[in-house]
Order: sequence, then C-alpha cells, then structure tokens
Amino acid sequence: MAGSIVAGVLAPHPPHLVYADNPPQNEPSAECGWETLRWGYERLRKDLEKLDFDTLIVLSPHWQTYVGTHFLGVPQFKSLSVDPVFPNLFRYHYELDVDVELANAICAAGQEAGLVTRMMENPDFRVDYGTIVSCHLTRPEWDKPIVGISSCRSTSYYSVEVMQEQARALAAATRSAIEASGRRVVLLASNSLSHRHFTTESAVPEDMSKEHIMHHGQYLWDMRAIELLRHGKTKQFIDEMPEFTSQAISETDAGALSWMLYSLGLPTYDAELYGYGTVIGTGNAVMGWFPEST
Ligand code: 2X7
Ligand code: FE2
Repeated sequence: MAGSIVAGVLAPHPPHLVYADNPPQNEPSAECGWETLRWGYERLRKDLEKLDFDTLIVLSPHWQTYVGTHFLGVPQFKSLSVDPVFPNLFRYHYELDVDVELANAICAAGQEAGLVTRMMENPDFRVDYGTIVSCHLTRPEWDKPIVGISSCRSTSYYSVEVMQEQARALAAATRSAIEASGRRVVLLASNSLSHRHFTTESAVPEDMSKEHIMHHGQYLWDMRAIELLRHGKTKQFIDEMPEFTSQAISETDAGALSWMLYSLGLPTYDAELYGYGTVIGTGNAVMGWFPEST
C-alpha cells in the first residue's frame, strides 16, 4: 500500500518544556512550568496514539547546514545533548533510531528535484537539541525511528521567498518518498512562532510570575499566524510569511513550517490548536493537521 502523511505537527522545541517535564534522561530538575504548552503536547500525544504511525520526520532550525539540506544517515545515535544557551536546563541523554531507508529516499528525491542534499554519515555526530526536544515531547517513548532534516539557512543567505521555494521542492521530495515507502508518517515542524527572547533569566527559571511575551507586537503576530493556520488559511500564511518572519523575528526562517505545510498540500481544513504559551518571551503553539480526518 502507498505510504502517507497521517499528521503534520507544529512542534516547538524550547528545552524548558523538557526541563519542566522531568524525564529521567534530563539531568536538571524542575518544580513545574510552562504547563499550557506541556498539557497541549500531552493532548497531541493522545491523538497521535490513535494513528498507528511508523516514522517521525523532523526538520530542525538548530541543525544548521550551510551547503544544502542534510539528513541523519546512521541507524542509531546515542550521546548527551546540552543546550548551548541553557545548559542549566537541558543536559539530555538520548538514544534514538533513524529510518535511514526513508531518509535516503527523500535525500535522493530532493537531489533529483535540483536541491543540494546530502546524507550525514558520521556516527559521532551530536544530534541537535531542536530535533531531540520536538521528538521527545511528541513521542517520549522513543520507540519510533526518526528522519532528521537540517535547515540550510537559505533565508539568511537569500530571502524568505528563496527559502519557501526550496521548502516546496523538499516537500514534494518528502511526499513522493513517503508514498513509495509504504510508511505512515508524522511530520514535525520544530519551531517557535515569534522568537525574540529575554537575555536574562530569572533566579528560578520555572517561576511563571516572570514569564510573558517579549512585547505586544510579537503577541499580535502570533495571534494572526494562529488564526490563519487554525482556519485553513495556510496559503495566505505562506504568502504573509516574509513579513511575519521579519517582523516577529520568527523561527519560521528555518523553513520547517513551510516544508511541513507544503508537504500537507497547503491544507484548507482546520488545524487542532493544542496550546499556546510563551517561553522566555518567545511565542509557541502546538498544532496538528490530520489529513485522514478531513
Ligand atoms: O530554541 C529555543 C527556542 N526556539 C525558543 C525558546 C527558548 C529556547 O530555545
Ligand atoms: Fe529554537
């Protein structure tokens, strides 16, 4: 049977959410924190549980490659991931499996479509924290293999428009490789929405009396993005992305959300909003699109 995308998820990766969950893999421990987002992820996990999927594909802004798009290409990775900005919150011992066959297929299809793509085959490679946090919060059991895709930073080199063209080509490659694979796949766009964060941290990082959006303008942009995305206006959101990305300093610059929305065929059906919350001033939404339920 042909493979399919069974869900697309906007799956932000602030390490604070893992810190506050206190999983055994993470060394620091927290009292609480960022509950609206963590409860949102909890509801997402329940919905994904019903879908019987094989593989998670995640595109992360924190695996930055400057010559083309790279794919994790080693069957297993095991190491310690430390957030470079928040080492006090995230020291996470990970062990994960990679769906190398599917990764190879997307890499090859991308190349055929004219993208510069490459398999990352260094067994000592340290997987970035964006990939780990989004995958952990979506599937803490780590019992599904992943495909990890890098962000090739074409927004910085060129523009949001160029990034979106490349995201569209990568999405077409992703779709055709999934169809040929027979897999049931969940796509994760690992990014925050508005992305300005405070440069100092409170003495107790999980002190929620100190947590709020960086400024009102960022909040307005987040609300606009969520309203469009929730109500099937993904084409309009894609069209507005250059302005959104520059005005909200959004992590959409990495291409993850564009890739995911293009892979879903720019959905015109409603998305499920699982939660919105700020993390050290940034705006984050957990949202899901379910093509089989439309
Ligand atoms: O990578 C992140 C992020 N995107 C948002 C908030 C805080 C930390 O890390
Ligand atoms: Fe980030």
